[in-house]
Amino acid sequence: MIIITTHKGADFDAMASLVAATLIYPGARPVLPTSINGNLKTFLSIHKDLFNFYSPSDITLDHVKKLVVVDTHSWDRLEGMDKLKDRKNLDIVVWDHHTEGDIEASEKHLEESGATVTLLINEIKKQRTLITPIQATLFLMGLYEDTGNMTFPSTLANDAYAAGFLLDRRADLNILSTFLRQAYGKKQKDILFEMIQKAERSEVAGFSISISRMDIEGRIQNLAMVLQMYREIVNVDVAFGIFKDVERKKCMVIGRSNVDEVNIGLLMRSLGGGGHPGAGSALLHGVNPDTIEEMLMELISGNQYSSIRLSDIMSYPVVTVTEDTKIEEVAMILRDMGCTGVPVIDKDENVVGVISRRDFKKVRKTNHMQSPVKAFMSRKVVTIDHNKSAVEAAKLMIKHDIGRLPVMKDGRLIGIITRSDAMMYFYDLLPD
Ligand SMILES: [Mn+2]
Repeated sequence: MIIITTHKGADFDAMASLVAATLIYPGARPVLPTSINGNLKTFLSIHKDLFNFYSPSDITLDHVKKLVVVDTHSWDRLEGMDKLKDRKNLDIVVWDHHTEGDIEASEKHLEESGATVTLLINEIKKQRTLITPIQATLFLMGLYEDTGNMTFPSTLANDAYAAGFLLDRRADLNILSTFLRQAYGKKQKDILFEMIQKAERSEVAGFSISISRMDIEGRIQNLAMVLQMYREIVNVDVAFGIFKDVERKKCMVIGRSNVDEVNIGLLMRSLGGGGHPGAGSALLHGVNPDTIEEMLMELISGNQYSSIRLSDIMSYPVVTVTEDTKIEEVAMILRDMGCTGVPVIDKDENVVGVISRRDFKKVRKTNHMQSPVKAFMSRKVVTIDHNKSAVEAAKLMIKHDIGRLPVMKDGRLIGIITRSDAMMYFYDLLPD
């Protein structure tokens, strides 16, 4: 068995490097320490299902033949690996940008760079391995966090080239600004103060909205974060900033929404920009701020922004089983469909339970395979109404730690939504 692991108190660079290494060592198991930093915890609460991380306690160390360590090469920064320290004939590989470390490796990739993930991206580039937009986003997040958005003196040209490669692979900057805590300097403070002094709010289509307009000179970093703070301070459902760059005759529009019903990503796309439901931006050339403000108002009141409903992204028809279906048959259905659970219905088609892989842990004896589903199913079913949004579905799944929700309409089961359906929507990866 090959395992990959990283340092305790894992940050984005550590996790990004862990995921990148799984592309370089296919079949290796990524082991994420249980201690991780706050930013990463928030990110994982939503993205948990995308990565098949193991925890150190899941691994039988005796079976490990090869150990790949990323973003550190010190034994005392690893979690649960002590037993491997004195093991002979263990193949060890390290990928790290730190200079200090005591792990003796047979293969070393120790190079100066702003982030460890840069080293791994170079290798991925060399091997011409394809990466998804979500992977590109995660890698860029590691790269930006460890280089302070390319401003730390430790940043090298290699880091910038790697960032260029990731943007080319469709890394999403709106996701980045949502999960990374960013620098807040004097320029940002001055802009925020001016915005607050001039703040106006209005009610449109039942939502409180504030549109702030400012002239700026040149490029100012982290306006997205300024707008996030502005929305919270002014306490509105939706906030927009229209920043006019006087010299270059262009306007940057940034939006933030705290309500599921106003989808900033969709709205910005109709202005030629992009984003996700909570945050997004667009850059408009030669359009004056009055026109942009009118366009925003029209989009919101015209209801063209409205969130995609669950019925648009759910899967249907739903495969169900009845209370009397045999466990054996359910096992076959789960295997054939490649899913983790199915709803159980009674004679009147009411949802009375869910049977999932998790419930199979209770099935021990062979004769249990002939038992009816009702003996093992979970009777506590969390469902969601078809009128709710993908964001609400994601929140419910996180709260109850489940990967799928039956979608109901007038008490009837009409579909099922999975975590990956919700994720695809969040990243705008829906098929057209
Ligand atoms: Mn690092």
